Amino acid sequence: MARTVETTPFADQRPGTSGLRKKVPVFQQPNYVENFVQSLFDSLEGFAGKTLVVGGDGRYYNREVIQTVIAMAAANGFGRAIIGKGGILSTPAASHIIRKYKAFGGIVLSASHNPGGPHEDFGIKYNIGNGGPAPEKITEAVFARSKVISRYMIADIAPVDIDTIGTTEAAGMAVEIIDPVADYAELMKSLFDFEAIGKMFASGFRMAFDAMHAVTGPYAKEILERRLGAPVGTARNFVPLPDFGGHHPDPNLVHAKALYDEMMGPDAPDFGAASDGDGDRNLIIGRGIFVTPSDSLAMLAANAHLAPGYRSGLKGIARSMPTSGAADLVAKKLGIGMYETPTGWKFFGNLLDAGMATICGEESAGTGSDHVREKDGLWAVLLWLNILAVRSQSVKEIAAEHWASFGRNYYSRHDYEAVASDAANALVDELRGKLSSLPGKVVRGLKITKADDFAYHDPVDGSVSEHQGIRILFEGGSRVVLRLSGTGTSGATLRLYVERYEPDPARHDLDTQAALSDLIAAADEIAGIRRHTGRESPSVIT
Ligand code: VG1
Ligand code: CO
Repeated sequence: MARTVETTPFADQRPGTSGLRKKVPVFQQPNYVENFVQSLFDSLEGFAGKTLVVGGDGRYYNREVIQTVIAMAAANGFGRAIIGKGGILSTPAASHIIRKYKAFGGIVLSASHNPGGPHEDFGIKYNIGNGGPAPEKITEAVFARSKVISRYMIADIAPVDIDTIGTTEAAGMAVEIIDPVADYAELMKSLFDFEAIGKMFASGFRMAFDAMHAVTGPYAKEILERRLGAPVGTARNFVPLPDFGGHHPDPNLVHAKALYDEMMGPDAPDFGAASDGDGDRNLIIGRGIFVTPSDSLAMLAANAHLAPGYRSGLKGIARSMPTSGAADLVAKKLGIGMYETPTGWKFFGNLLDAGMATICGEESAGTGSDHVREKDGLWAVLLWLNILAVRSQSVKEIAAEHWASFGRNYYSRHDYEAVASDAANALVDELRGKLSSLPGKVVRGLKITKADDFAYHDPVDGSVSEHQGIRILFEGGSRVVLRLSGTGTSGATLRLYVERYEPDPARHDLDTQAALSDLIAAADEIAGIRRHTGRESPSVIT
């Protein structure tokens, strides 16, 4: 029943920071999805008879592509497909299911925090048997294959019913439709003190969780409201919609502004949180205080031992290079390893597998641990809840105490979205060209001590990843980092990351943008951001 279909290559199927992301109409071109999926299968070895996990964040085109993946997996010789009911699986839940059921790998259909709908974004991401994003070796092999592919295999089958739990068969392959939430909820229960968190809710603790009409809705309903007893209504926008209700499911201060405003207002609940399209990011806001993801990583690491799953301590902490150094100070105090990786969760996989790191994080609202091999939005929210329950303090008090003992790393990211690719590349090329001339120069009163193009040497497998972002370090430990996004779908997105360390507790209450203003001005002077992009200000500040 399997058919071989002739095809011709597309030139643009290179996976980025987190899979292949394009506008929906690009994916809708005849053979576009098939070519990519076949290029992926052609780049893998030894999956005959094995299990493939498939799910997505419910965005537009999710259900159609799942059917294609099922028919192609069957034709290519997979023995079993495990699929989340309705095609739903959050990224961390998919990671867990791959691990739990010892699958060969998994395909996650998502463009994460990017908007969804007929003219918005779609994405395909492959995760390997450890549950983590495919490493560069695989993604580059897929791209190479996609440039020469001449045929794909697909089974002629009727569409599989993905809305009924149970096992069926498609062209010789078992198809198992599972509850997308149950396994994940059990995992969370094994890590956190649900009883203590439940008591906190029972005593009147109030929380607002914004699922942003994306994948975490069903997970939050089940875990927060049903299992932990939070009042009904704690989870908001909890029905996943193909277009996320027309919004960007990006939990930041721009796209989750309503939640932010509420948390800063007079009627703020005790705790506010949100997650993104595929459920791997988190936004943490206490009453009257936004916790930057970099600070959240540091605070979670410093307090993780208060949760049952981390009682025996952390083996190490890893963060992406642009993430602030706040977590480094915690690692130093705990006397554990600290690792600095390029942007993207795939770089944490080896450290987690090798038992070198327990907690990882990125400034882009991603935090996670060795319980899965992806960042995990609800996990971060639950760890915060566990810490709040044990410490019986507010987020604001915990943050203030943390800064008092470690100092505060003021931090912000400025994104310039949809910049012309030529202009963005010219900016980066020009900056690279003058890196060696920068040390010693004084810009806006700030002395540059070092400037380089970050390269990562993986301590586990020895692989080297170059050109992972330009770092400019200043006297006193401040720094700016510039890099181009690998997840955008229109033009280029320039990211400027700015960080300043402040040891003095008397200066821990400054406005972040004001505390960083000299560095922001220096970055523009050094890199010519306004000159190259023609933009007077960033599109998004987080
Ligand atoms: C962005 C973030 C990065 C994150 C990636 C995927 O990548 O900066 O930290 O890992 O998105 O996250 P980039 O290349 O655009 O800077 V998600 O939630 O889109 O899976
Ligand atoms: Co995401």
